[in-house]
Amino acid sequence: MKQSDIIQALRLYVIAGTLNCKNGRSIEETVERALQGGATMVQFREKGHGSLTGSDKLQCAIRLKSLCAAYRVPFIINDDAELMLLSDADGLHIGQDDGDIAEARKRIGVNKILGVSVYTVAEAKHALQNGADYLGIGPVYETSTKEDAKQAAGIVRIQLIREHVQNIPIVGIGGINEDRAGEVIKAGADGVAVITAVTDAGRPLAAARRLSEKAGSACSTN
Ligand code: TZP
Ligand code: MG
Repeated sequence: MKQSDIIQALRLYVIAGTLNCKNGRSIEETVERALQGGATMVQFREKGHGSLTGSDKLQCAIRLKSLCAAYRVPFIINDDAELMLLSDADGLHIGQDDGDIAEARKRIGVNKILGVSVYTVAEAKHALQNGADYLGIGPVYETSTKEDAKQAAGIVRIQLIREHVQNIPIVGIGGINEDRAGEVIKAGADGVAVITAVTDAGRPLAAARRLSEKAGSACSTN
């Protein structure tokens, strides 16, 4: 995927696992509403006690991949390179504790998208040099969605990493909602990644639509 297409795709990056989806909605339903509302990238992040494993996880990934394909939206798998290959997803997202970045790139090949979570300038440079296509920076704000999340870094961390590492798309993550999406992009991100702002919303379609509008207008004035 061209870098300019990745930048476009990061605008509203909706992340979900089955346990994140609330209000009686399945993950498939939640993701479909998000796509209808304007999600431009989707990540399957299946974690936690009671989450899907084995063939159930694979079947779910395959269903989500085909939903995303219908909307021509890239579908990314968190952490699990094997699941990414088996479900023929469009890419993989890894954190700092998920193994060697260059190894992950080798495993998934040059045609898949590789995203890496970073917190420091050094991590950002390392990720770029080892084959990352985009960086996830966060938590920007406080979040209770990720158990082992670092301290909220604020938008200054996005500004700092953007200053030092230019040639790579960046998405902000952590505690982002429609009121905050604009300032995250103004700080130098190409888009916003959200979990609860969509998965926990009363109306995920409307929530995604508002986020996408806020992100879109901040991008166009950048
Ligand atoms: N990485 C950093 S913060 C976070 C992840 C996966 C959780 C984001 O969830 P929310 O609900 O959008 O704060
Ligand atoms: Mg991880």
